[in-house]
Amino acid sequence: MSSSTAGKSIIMVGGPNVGKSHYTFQLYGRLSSKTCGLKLRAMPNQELFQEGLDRLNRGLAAKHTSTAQYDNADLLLTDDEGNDFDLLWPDYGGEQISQMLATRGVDEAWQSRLMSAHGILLFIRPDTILDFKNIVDQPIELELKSRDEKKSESTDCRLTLETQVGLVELLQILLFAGQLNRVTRLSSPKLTILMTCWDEIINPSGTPAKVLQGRLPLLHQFITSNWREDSVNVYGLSALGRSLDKKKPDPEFAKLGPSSQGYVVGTEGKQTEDLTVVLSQLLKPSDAN
Ligand SMILES: Nc1nc2c(ncn2[C@@H]2O[C@H](COP(=O)(O)OP(=O)(O)O)[C@@H](O)[C@H]2O)c(=O)[nH]1
Ligand SMILES: [Mg+2]
Repeated sequence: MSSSTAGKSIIMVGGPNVGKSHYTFQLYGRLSSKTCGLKLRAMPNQELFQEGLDRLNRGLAAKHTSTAQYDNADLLLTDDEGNDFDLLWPDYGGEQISQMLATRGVDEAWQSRLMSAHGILLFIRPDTILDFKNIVDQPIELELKSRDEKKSESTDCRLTLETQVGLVELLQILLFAGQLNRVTRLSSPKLTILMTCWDEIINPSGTPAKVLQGRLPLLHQFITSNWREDSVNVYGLSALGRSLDKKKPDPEFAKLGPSSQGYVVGTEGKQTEDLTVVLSQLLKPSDAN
């Protein structure tokens, strides 16, 4: 277990294949080139993130993360006011999370992280949420085929993070494990939703919060009825700004360089290249604190 610090901690949570790695590579790039307000104090496993960034420099998507490799992928940071905080990746591969959903079990390490977390950053890739897809664009045969292909990663649980119910169940498990009182709406830990691969969303209807409400109404309802309004933020995230292939390099992306690509759509709908805004926003005190 990592040594305890006085810094605030933010837990990154998300199932497999939602864009966690590419966001982290880009974040690492921004932090290394000091083009953002946050500073990197330490990063175990740094060379693995450099490898990912090197691939982006060549216009290639990174390879799939092997969970074992990224056992410790925490980022220890300092904000522009000199406050330390830790970005925790307890489950970089997203597999422990799927397992939690299958067994409804949370181990002690997760429990203590949740009990002391200042914020939770939840990665969701809206276009992969099954119950949003319509049967015309996504015939069931296609769905079953893709599930078959992913069999090696799957658990024996029917509830997956690719459904709204699965995401709601996961949040319930996390809240219960962290002994987070829900008599009143929560102000802590703050919750930030990152709707990833935003560039893939066709005709997003308004701000990210509106898109969440329109596309994932059940999840939106659960969040708004359990968190105070000033303790939840919803962002659109396109870590790459476009899709990249693992084998065929994108010369334009390579020419422009990863540092000038990728953006966040803020809560008001404005776009910024600063991928760290989602973190600084989480660290800001809300009205309740
Ligand atoms: N279109 C698009 N694709 C992305 C973006 N970020 C990641 N991807 C793709 O989404 C897939 C999953 O990304 P990855 O970061 O490996 O997900 P992880 O399993 O959550 O770490 C990969 O095929 C990436 O190339 C993005 O900003 N836009
Ligand atoms: Mg990954």
